[in-house]
This record gives sequence, structure tokens and C-alpha cells, in this order.
Amino acid sequence: MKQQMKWSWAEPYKIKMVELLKMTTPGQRKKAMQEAGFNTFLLKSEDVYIDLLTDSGTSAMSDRQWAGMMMGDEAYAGSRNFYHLEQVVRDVYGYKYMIPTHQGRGAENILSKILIKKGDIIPGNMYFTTTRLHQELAGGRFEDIIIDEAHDPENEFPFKGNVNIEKLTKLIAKHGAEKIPYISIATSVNMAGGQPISMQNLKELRKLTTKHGIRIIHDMTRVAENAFFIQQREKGYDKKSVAEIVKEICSCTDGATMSAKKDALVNIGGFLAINDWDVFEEARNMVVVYEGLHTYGGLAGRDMEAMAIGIGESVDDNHIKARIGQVIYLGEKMIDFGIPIVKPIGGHGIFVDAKKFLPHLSQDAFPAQTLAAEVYLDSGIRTMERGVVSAGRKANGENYYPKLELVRFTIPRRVYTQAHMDVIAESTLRVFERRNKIKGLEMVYEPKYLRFFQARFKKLQ
Ligand code: P61
Repeated sequence: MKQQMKWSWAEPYKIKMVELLKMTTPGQRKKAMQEAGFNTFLLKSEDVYIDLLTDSGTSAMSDRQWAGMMMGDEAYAGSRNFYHLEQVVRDVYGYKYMIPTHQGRGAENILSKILIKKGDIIPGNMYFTTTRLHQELAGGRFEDIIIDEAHDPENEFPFKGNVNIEKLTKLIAKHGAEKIPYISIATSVNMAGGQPISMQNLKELRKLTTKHGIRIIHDMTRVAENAFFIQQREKGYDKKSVAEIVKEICSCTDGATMSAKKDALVNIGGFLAINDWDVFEEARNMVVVYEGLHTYGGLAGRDMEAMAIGIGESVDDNHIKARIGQVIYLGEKMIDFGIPIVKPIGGHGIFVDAKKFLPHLSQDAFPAQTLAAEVYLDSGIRTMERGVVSAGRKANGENYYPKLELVRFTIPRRVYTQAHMDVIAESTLRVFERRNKIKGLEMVYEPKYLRFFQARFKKLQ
């Protein structure tokens, strides 16, 4: 399926300031990678040429957002920027109550502690690392209810973020609705490759959960990108704006956790949003323990102002069209080179299928971790493992072996040019051409929580 848009897109902005990058030699990169234990998270950013580790907190803010930073009201309590943010969350997303947090996981922590009891089950459309960990730390167990197509990189179903309603119905019948505090629904499912959920699926889910009195909590980190795919692919939505679709998505859910470091175009920030007064009350009590007062939640006034402005910019049709247009440009180029990637191309990056790229490596030799290291060695481009290392271990100590063993080439918003995209695809091609000679890795240090951040590896001989 060719996804390229019929007409060229271009960025709806021009560049006012640039940040110079350090170019490295193969020898410097070899040394840096060895010092980082073959883990791209442990590289110094200075040693990176094009940084595709994440789109989290790495976007370029607009001149308006920077101007907003100067309007920070740094009062301990009742900052005017908080009230602005609260109003924007109501206007753009439609949620009634909002509590700022330092980033997404701060909101996940508070929400999980409030809603989850020991022994609860939290069904969701694929796990996310921090979200699942907070659910587990609160005593719950995550159950994957995403459709099977999501686990197959080749399957081109347009809404691979959808919930398998039958699976969920069975789960409710098995455990009883009282054991399920909420359904955890992400828009633009990160670990599946930035795959969207359809409005139709969300509406069916709403119907089922209403019948059983179960909440839907929305991980809205990339909701605008999901809305763009609904506009492009779902019947009846081609005339609606991304802003209208975003609001409609949120209206199908009861509350949300947000990492504003993605869609909302800020370098730091997040929030918890909820329509239910009782949960809000409890969260407002709890935020002072973990984050800060309920009118700043670990953020400076200026951060909240930049976030309020960024949210407005994030739902602009022209912005999203160019943002996803750039991701699709890179993906199409890789497909033309014969590089195996997750299809359809998702919203925030290209996910290279490391199992297909390095078929001679077993999952115990960490193909995605290996591939991320090799791309860095080739060109100084930094990507992220999203496979067996990221999946971690079950409560009984066994490794999770996810079907998807991927390397994420994540595109920061408004940062890189089309020429950068060409260089990225060409570097990946060079590694692809010498793939048969690539050896795997062995893990030599494994931290207890979220091991992918700090694990260390050495090359297998
Ligand atoms: C990322 F390797 N994402 O994609 P916080 N929900 C969702 C996210 O994408 C997300 C959070 C919640 C990151 C940063 C990151 O395993 C990792 O603001 C859908 O980062 O706390 C974050 O939001 C958490 C990278 C997080 C990871 C965890 O790059």
C-alpha cells in the first residue's frame, strides 16, 4: 500500500535558529558505542549526529511558545499559566478537570494508585513500558486486548491500534467487571509502531464498557496523530478537522494521562485529566505528595504556558499533515530500498523489523539492540530498541518474548529536514547490505526496573 500523499507537503513554518551538530568519525563512534555498552540510551547526545532515539521532549518549540516561556508566572500557588492550561485542556480535549504533572509517568503513577487494587486486571491495546509498570506496582496485571493484526509487522490493516472487542468481552466474563478498574486505551499505539485506533472501534468499546460500568482511561500522548489517520482513512471523517476528531476521541473516554512531550510540542510536561469529580479530588490530594502543588505539578509556570500554546498548535491540520508527511517520506524510502519495516507507516516514526533484518539472530541475541548499535556505528544516527530488552521480565522472572522485535527511528517534530530523512534511509541501507556479517549481543548488566534504559551489552563472538 503506497501511503505517499498525492501532492507534496511542506512545513508550515520557517527556520529562525539552528543548532550545530558534531560530525563524528567511525573510530569515535566505535569508542562511544563501546563505552555505552551497546545501548543507545547510554550514548552522550554530543556524540550523536541525527537523534531518533525518541520524539519525547525533543520537538522544536515555536516562537510563540518561547514567548510564552517569558510569560511564566512563577508563583508557588495559583499561577496564571495553570489557569490558561486548564482552559486549553477543556477547550481542546473536553476533559473537565486537569492536574499538571512533571511528565506522563507522573500522571500514570497517581492514576494507577487511585484506581487499581491488588489483583485487578487492566486490559489495554498493547502495553507501554511505564504505563504497565505503574499498573503492576499498584498491584494490577495488564492484559493485552489489541487485535492480532497489531503483532504482525506485514499486516496492512489501517487501524492496528484497535481493541479486539471479543477478547475483552471474554475477559470481562472471566474476571467480572468489578476486577477491571478501567480499560487502558492508547491513541497512536507506540509499541505497535504508532498505529491508530478507529473511531468506530472506540465507539463500540464505549458501548461495551458503559454496559459494564467500566471506565476508559486514554493515554492521549499522541492523540492528534491518531486523529490525522482517522481523517485520512475512516469513512465519514475526511471533511472533519483534526481538532474536531481529537475532541470526539476524548469524548469517548472518561479521563486521560498525557505526556505533553510528544504531541503537545514541549520539552517537559504532562497532566492527568478526568471527568469524574471523586477521582479528581483524590488525585488533587495525591499530586502534592509526588509532584508538587495541584496548580503546578512539578512544572514551572513557563512550562505550563508553553504547553498550553503547544496544545493549540498540535491540532492544526497543516502541522499534522507535514509532521506525518515527513515520517511517511522516510518510510516509503526505506520500503523502496527493501528494508523490512512495520506497515502501514505509523505516526511518530519508522519501526524497522529486526527479526527480518537479522534473521540469523535468535531473540536471545537481541536483534533490535544489535541493529540500533550498528546504525549508530555506520553514521552516528541514534535509534531505540523496542523488542525483547524493552519488554523486560514477567513477575515470575521469565523474559517476555514479544512478537515485535523492532528498532524505532523516531522523528522529533519540526526538527529535521527532508535531506536528513534521505541520509537516515541511506545509512540503514548500508547496514542492510552487510547484514549477514552482523553478530548479536549478550547482556552483561541488567537493572531491576525498565532495564532497556541502563542495560549493558557486549558483542557475541
Ligand atoms: C517515548 F523508551 N514515551 O516514546 P513520559 N505513554 C506513551 C508514551 O510514549 C510515553 C509515556 C506514556 C517515550 C519516552 C520513553 O520505555 C520508555 O513523559 C504512549 O516519558 O513519562 C513515553 O511519558 C510516558 C521512552 C518512555 C522509553 C519509556 O520515547
